[in-house]
Amino acid sequence: MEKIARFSISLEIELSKKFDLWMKKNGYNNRSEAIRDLIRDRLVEDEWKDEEKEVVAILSLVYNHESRDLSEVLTAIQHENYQLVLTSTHIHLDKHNCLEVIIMRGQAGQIKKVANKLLSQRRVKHGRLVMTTTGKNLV
Ligand code: NI
Repeated sequence: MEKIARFSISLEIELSKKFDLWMKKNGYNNRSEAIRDLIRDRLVEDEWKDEEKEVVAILSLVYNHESRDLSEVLTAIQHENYQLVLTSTHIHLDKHNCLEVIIMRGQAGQIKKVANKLLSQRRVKHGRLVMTTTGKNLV
């Protein structure tokens, strides 16, 4: 079993109220778990600041498949970086719109470069990079 460190923190009343409100809004009913998640979130953010750190990412792209060459370009970029791409899923949202979800694992710097290349393609309507972690360095 993990050893537990206990410490108390001092907060201004206003900040403490805001924290309780934030917890409620985000489904926490336990301060310790809320604080643990905030700490983990910051640690993962730090992992991404190190270009060489191994990280995991989920990239979503919404685009119109009728846009000239776009599907081919998006596929070509993924082939060029096949070492990073773990999997991708394509969903036809309606007659025109597609959602592509690409899961990647590799060095943070490389993933950011590939993600930006995909996101910045003309006619990609919306995209988002979820920057997460392999979980190896977190408890
Ligand atoms: Ni489609």
